[in-house]
Amino acid sequence: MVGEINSGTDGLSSGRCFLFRLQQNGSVANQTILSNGIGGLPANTLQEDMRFGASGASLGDLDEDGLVDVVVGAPSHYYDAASRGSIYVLFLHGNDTVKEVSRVSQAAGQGLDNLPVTLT
Ligand SMILES: [Ca+2]
Repeated sequence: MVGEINSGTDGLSSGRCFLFRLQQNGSVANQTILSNGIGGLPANTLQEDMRFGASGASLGDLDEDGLVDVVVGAPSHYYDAASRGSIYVLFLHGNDTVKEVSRVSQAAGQGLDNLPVTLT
């Protein structure tokens, strides 16, 4: 997974994420771009300058459908009175496009210890 935080396919510089599937010899077997309206990510999911793709990790198979899921950080996501950041849990199809999105954010006045997922 590689993020490109100052780019976007929508002209908003919201950021985007590249998912790469590698072959055993390290060459790229498949590439999927995730951005607003691209790769199964619904249009208007991302906002300008939110730095989507600044971090990311595999979660394993979180929803137990046999397919790997990922999490992508957007540390400058503005959704409240301040820029607090969000993480996006992306449940993937077998072709690495997005099946479902779940945004996890800090609720106003609460610490990040209250998030319902733990990243390792
Ligand atoms: Ca899964």
